[in-house]
Amino acid sequence: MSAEETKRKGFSRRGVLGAGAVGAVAIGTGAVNGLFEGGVPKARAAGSSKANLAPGELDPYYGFWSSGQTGEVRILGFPSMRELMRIPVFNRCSATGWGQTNESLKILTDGLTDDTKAFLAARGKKTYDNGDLHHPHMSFTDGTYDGRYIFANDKANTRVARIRCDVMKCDKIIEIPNAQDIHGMRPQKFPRTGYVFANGEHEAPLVNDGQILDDPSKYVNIFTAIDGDEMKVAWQVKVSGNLDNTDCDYQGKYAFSTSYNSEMGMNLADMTKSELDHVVVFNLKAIEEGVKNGDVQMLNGVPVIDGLKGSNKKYTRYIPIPNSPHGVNAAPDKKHIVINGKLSPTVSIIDVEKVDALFESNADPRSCIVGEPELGLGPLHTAFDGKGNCFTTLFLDSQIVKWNMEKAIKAFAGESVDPIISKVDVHYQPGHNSTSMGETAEADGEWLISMNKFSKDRFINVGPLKPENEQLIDISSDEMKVVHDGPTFAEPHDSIIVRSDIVKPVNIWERDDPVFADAVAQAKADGVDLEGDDVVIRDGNKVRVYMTSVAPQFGLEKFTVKQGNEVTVYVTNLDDVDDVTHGFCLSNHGVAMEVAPQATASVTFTADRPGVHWFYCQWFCHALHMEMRGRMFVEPRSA
Ligand code: RUQ
Ligand code: CUA
Repeated sequence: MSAEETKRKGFSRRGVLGAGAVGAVAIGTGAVNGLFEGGVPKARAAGSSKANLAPGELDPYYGFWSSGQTGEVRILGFPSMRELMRIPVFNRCSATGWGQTNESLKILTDGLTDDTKAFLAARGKKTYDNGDLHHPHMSFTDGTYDGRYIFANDKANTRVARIRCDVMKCDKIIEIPNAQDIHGMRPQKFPRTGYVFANGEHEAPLVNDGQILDDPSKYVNIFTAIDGDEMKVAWQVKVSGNLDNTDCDYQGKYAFSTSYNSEMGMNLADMTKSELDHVVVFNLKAIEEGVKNGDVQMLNGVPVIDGLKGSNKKYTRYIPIPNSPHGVNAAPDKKHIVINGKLSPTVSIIDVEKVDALFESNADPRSCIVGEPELGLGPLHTAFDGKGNCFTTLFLDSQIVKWNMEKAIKAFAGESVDPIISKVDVHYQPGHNSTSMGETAEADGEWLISMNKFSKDRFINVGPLKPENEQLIDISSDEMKVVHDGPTFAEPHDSIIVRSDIVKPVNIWERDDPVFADAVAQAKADGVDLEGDDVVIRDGNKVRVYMTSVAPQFGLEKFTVKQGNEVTVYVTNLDDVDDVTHGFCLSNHGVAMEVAPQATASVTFTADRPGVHWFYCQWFCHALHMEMRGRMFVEPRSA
């Protein structure tokens, strides 16, 4: 079967194996049950068996996990919690060459501001090596995931990235001008994404040029709407108070951002002084109108709307909320937004249908609050089951509380009903939680993941730095059951759980993919056929080495350059079988990259060490993988 057919029909090697694979599954089940009798902690053995997939069995969901300060996105099979892949985004990846290949550097640098480019260049760098990726969220169409993109924020260096779900690679990264430290980030749900909303967390003087330090009245925060198709900033809004998390409605009318530190304090005492903080509501249509009519200040090429507290009330409204709210979560009923209290033991429920009045008739901002149940200590984030129930993490109590939306609303209206259904202990200190499809209108109420910040005694000791612990909870009945502990390295903040039929990655790259368009153009200019030629082009001090790779051989067994040459190596992987990825690693040069089937990848370096240097395939591809190698010969400068 050709590569074309493989792709078109969605067949994979696994599918081709057919009956053999099924047989392996059947044998596997027995073996696993046997193994599991004694070795697995009781809770898991006693828990839901549907989480324990047999070898070869496929997961019904994809989990997309952030990784916090590691800066990447991880793909898990869910509910088995098997880590399937890592997608480098804001980090430097040794395996794939992300942050070193020309293709990745283009993505990492194109969207930086000129100011940042100059700042980095002065340090001999092209891009940052670190990031703090908190929130991965998929693009939406009509209120549910559409399988196109994952967007993610970088709190550390004020960026937003996009991952293509067809190849599962990051394809765009932009720095957000005027803002400081992007934290909360969510894609528009309706009619589609559309906008990606991004909160600037830390306030700063606007313009921040070293003239102002201790005049809080000059500090602002910035809310940004990014055009998710173009990956360009569409507009920004100046607001009062630190922006924490954000979400939007299912009508395409409003976005909501929690704001702690409405005091605009610079230290802890000042930041927590007042009893009430607020949620900022952004009126999307009014803002678009204002941008169109030029009611903006242009800053670094971006139209900025004035939505400060006390300014005009067309664009924003400030809803008072008990002290330091954190998570914002739109319920799948398309009507309610849950604001999580953090320092307050409550969550506040906003009825989006009552938000119009805030703008139209200047109604009391609190009039859209229809429930404020007291749930426990430290409510941070809420997830949903699509059946009217909500699951809120209680950071201080180390619990998840399951509660009913309708009952909470009735209780607020004065009826004597208890909205709390049950609580379950988690281990320990949960931050985010997510339910299967829970941030879409298709929430299915199967699974909940609790992303716990501390693992303490749950695993054998690995030293002072402990893993976090993510617990899988079966929520298909009223009593929540913890069925699996999943340790993770720093620090998945947030996750989404997506039905596997929505995501359709390819097995093999298309030869005309835009990722390597620059390489294709350069080859064309050099008169080189990337798919056939193995040649060295000398262009003054620049040397371009083009080679193909077919397991287990590179197209060139050696090439020669001069000391001081700027060398670019292009490797095109002609294998068109899924799973036959090659790599190019040039020893003692700090150069290495991944080249997946039918991809071209390139890397540029200075050849400054005279002598013979082996390059080798660094991705296990063949029985003769070790033999897949060649030599770079560097002639001394004097020669
Ligand atoms: S925020 S732990 Cu970075 Cu997602 Cu709530
Ligand atoms: Cu090619 Cu290993």
